[in-house]
Amino acid sequence: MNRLLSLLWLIACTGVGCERLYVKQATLPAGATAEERAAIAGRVVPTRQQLAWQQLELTAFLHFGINTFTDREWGDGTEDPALFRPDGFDADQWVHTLRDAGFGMAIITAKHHDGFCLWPTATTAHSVASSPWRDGKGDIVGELRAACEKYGLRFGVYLSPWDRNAPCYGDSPRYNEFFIAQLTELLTHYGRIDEVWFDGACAEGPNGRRQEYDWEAYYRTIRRLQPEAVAAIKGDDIRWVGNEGGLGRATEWSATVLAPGGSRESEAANARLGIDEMTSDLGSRAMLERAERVYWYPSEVDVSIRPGWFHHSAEDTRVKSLRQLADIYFRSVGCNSLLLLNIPPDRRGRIHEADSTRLAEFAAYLRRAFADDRVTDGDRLRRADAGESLEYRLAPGSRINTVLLQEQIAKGQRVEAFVIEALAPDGWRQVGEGTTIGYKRLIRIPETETDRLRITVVGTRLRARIARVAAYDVPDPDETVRAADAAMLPRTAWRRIGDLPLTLDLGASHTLRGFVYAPHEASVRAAYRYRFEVSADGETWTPAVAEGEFGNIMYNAEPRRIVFESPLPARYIRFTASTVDGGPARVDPEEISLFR
Ligand code: FUL
Repeated sequence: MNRLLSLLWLIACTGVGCERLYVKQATLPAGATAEERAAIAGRVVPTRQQLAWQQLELTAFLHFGINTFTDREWGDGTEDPALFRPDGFDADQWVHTLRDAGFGMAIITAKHHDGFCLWPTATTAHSVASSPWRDGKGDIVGELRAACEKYGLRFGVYLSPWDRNAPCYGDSPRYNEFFIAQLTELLTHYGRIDEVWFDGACAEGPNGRRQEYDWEAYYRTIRRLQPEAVAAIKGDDIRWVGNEGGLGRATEWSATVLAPGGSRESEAANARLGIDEMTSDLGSRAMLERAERVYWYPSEVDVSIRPGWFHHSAEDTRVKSLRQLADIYFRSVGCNSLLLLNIPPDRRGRIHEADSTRLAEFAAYLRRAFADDRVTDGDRLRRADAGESLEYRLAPGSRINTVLLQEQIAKGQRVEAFVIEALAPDGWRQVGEGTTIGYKRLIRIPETETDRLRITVVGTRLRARIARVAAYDVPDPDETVRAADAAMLPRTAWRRIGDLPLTLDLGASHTLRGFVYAPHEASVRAAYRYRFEVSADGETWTPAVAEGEFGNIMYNAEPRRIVFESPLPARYIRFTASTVDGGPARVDPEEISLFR
């Protein structure tokens, strides 16, 4: 019967290009030639979970815990749980901020190296249950999980194997049991978990012995309890890119010779090849020559929006600029990696305004940058052997500076080198080139006007499958910031002519498109209900141009941006506001910005 099935398979596949694919890993036989090795590597494919993970593109890390309250990056495990009191904790604010900014998943540091658990675990008293927050009845993991459910985000947990609080750390079998018990709680109490993040840090326990982690047992626990989850970093599904600076490799193979995870066998195999996550070449033909196995082990770029992983108020002014974030996006998502951007909530238990404002800018920038794909026929799967070219049409009069390429990675990663040409009046002109493509590759090219692009696959392992080609005119991030600033009306000519309600003479008539209310601080005195009116002479006022509520303003001072239905001429504006208790709210002109 089996033989019959194989025969049928062979008949079905002969001549129609059916290829044997290897899910997640393949052996490179000792006697295989370089070409055979490359062909095997080109047929290693992701698991369903790895593929779904890759398609998220943009995910968020949330470093939050006892360090948030001690102003440290690494706690030593002796911290008093009484320090943990995020009195304004609002999981909803975290998650809707992330959702609005386009993130597909949130990963929380359920336990960092200090051992303090953000859920009420039965494994240790060193947790939120011993803190004054919500009288010890709170559960950060649970509330965040519920908010992710509400806003449609996937949810992941970071659980640090290194634990500087657990007395059994270093007593390897005991600690492994303890760790698996923690993992089991997280993987059974909170519904679906999509990523489990294991950091690689390891040290000696109080007994002076080095902890030996039982990685295989950890992975078995994940597979058994959460089969849809991927295990990252010291996990065996997702690879650390090798730095924390947001820098993916220009040549990034998801089919790599780096043996995944932390097991002894993996470490021995990697030591034999002299490689680790930081090695620059993890998948070239030269590497394949020396390796015994090849794995689908795609790269994740983890980087913080601030200098530190945890929130420190001294870093509120050091949030990465839009330009830095845009570059990181190109070096991660644009280099066949997934971006895991850390946004550390502050002591209130909220994403700080400095971060949420930048995230909103970043999201708006990405939306604008990739809104207008100029290629009209780039969405169908096309195949090419080495040396073959594929031509694509662009809408007439297109101006582009960025080309996006994607391979159909469900069938493997194959392209080794490519060239991009644009049709100019005097013929084809090369505008870009690169090595690997993988899931997604973004190539910046000089500003080019053309209506035709040609992609030549210069080198490939087996026949390449190009799933998508797109082209965009991506704005310069600084110009975007300048344009947003330029749209804001300078306050210099403004004159306050009334306090309650706040009434301003703008000095001249302007066409307004909307306003921003950014209270100096979140408080019950802030404007909660508002009405915005305009006037040409300061006497006759239009009926409310905009009115409504700034929900949650007493806890969340994030700027609120209101866009009018249509632009309006105005010389005078009147902003009538009341607090959450219904009394008049006093608004400082500095808290209002008007944009054209
Ligand atoms: C590192 C940790 O030591 C940092 O604190 C942070 O959690 C980062 C994501 O991983 O190895």
